[in-house]
Amino acid sequence: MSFTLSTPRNIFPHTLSANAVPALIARFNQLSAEDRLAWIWFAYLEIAKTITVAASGAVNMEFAEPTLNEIKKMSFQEQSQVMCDLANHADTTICRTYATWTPNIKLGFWYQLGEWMEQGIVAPIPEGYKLSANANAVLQTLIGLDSGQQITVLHKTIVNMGFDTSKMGEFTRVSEPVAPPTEMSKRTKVAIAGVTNSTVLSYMNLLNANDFDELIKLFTADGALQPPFKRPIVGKDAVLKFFKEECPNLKLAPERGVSEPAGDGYTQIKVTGKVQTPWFGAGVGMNMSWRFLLNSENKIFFVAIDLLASPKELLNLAR
Ligand code: ECH
Ligand code: GLY
Ligand code: GLY
Repeated sequence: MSFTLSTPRNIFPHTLSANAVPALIARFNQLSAEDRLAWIWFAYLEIAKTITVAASGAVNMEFAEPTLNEIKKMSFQEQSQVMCDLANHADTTICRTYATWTPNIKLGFWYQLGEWMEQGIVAPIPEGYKLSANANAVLQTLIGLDSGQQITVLHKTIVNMGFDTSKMGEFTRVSEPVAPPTEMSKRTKVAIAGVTNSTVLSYMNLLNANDFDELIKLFTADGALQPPFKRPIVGKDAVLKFFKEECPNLKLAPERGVSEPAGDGYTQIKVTGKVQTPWFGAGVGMNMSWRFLLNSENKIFFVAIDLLASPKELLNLAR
């Protein structure tokens, strides 16, 4: 069997992912750069009413620090320009630097700017700024989503800012040092109602322990992983790089699942449950599913991770 772009659609095709997220991002992208920035500010305030960001420990700030210090020294007008440039994907030195950062560094950068905006160190969104009618409608839609979907929208808007890497030619990605795996004695073990497959259980336990070098051994050489709302990442090297750069300190709490033969000696397993990001900890439990396709040697040939449309989907194990 070889991986094709239709593979994800063929395993547990009745899985309903949160399509509200890409639909909202598409509307967000239609807004002007000023409106997009102000929109995120209002969205952030709205979300902060119910959930708390726990940045400490979620990111190592040293990689964004030189850029942050540069911005700190600017006039309010220059600072506003930099933020607008980022929202506009402009071709500037800062927008190029930003583009080389992993998602986590980008989140930390904006977290710090947000603090400084509140403290009056960085130019605030002008007092009395009125969102356009469209932006306001998009904000109302966001308020109606569950908190896991809300933070996913924020995550996406932040990751998309800066210069377009596909126009940059050669560049070095900037990522934090890889988190060390959790000590053996401190590791936890998940239990999944309806699933005893050792590979699936190990996947959850090793990811929770940040043990990416062991985790990757569960995959076939040409294995693939599809993160929520993204194209699949194909091949062991690329998947391992993704784990190291973007997956430290996640907390996977799978709840239930189902396993069935998929032909040619393959097995398909669907698991549903909750996931926490280090940024919000137990404050936000995202409703997720994992759809695994395992080969006859019990190696992961493919796994798709989806953010679910609603908590009701946690119970949907239909094939
Ligand atoms: C201010 C105004 C100006 C503009 C901006 C501002 C700052 C905004 C800030 C926002 C902060 C947002 C944050 C969002 C964090 C979201 C994190 C998410 C994580 C999801 C992870 C998942 C993992 C799933 C996976 C699993 C696997 O099995 C395999 C790996 C993987 C306000 C100043 C911008 C500061 C902190 C959504 C779902 C389960 C696929 C990764
Ligand atoms: N929000 C999905 C990811 O972190 O890959
Ligand atoms: N994708 C993990 C995080 O954003 O923290």
